[in-house]
Amino acid sequence: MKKKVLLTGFDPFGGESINPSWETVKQLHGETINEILIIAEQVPTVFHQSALVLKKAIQQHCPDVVICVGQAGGRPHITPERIAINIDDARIPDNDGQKPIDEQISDHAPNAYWSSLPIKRIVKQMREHGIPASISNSAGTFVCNHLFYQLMHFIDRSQSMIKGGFIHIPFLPEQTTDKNEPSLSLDIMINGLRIAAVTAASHDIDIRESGGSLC
Ligand code: PCA
Repeated sequence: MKKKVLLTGFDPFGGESINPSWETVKQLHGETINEILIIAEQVPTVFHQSALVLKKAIQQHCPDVVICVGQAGGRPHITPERIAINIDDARIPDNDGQKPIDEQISDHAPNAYWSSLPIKRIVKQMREHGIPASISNSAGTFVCNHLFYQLMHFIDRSQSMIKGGFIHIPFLPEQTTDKNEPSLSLDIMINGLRIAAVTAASHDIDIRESGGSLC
């Protein structure tokens, strides 16, 4: 049976005119590789609203794997995140003007959730294909960490067998013409996220059989 992987990317924020996460995941929308169908959805760079859009997309598409993707300007590698933490602490406003400081994302909820993606295996596969990749131990405290935390909280609360996690990606070259920052080409990032999707969906062949579907 076909597996479904939902990839999300954000709209541009912080003065950028593009967001590499959306530019990359939209190129993979509709692709089928080894019986794995990739679906891409855009989410807003807005606390809470991003999670509402994500939950709707999960309910609509019933994916086996959800990988949220975001821009981490300044990083040289594609970085699967290890952990989501229960805090919003914004250095800049989100796209709705919200700038929470030291606010818990969810009361009476765990301080953190681990990614349930095979992050080490994803990094290994990417490197074997010549793609610069490493694990990140912090997704920050802005909207990316927020969405990652909400995703894992949603999966946990609904006792779903969905595998979920987050991957930060660097700037695209066209974003760095006026900055001294590293970047990776669109092709490299598309290939990297394709590898992540296939690796995650192939990791546990019993995902669907083990039940717990939200749909
Ligand atoms: N990166 C931001 C939010 C949206 C995005 O692409 C972050 O790292 O929190």
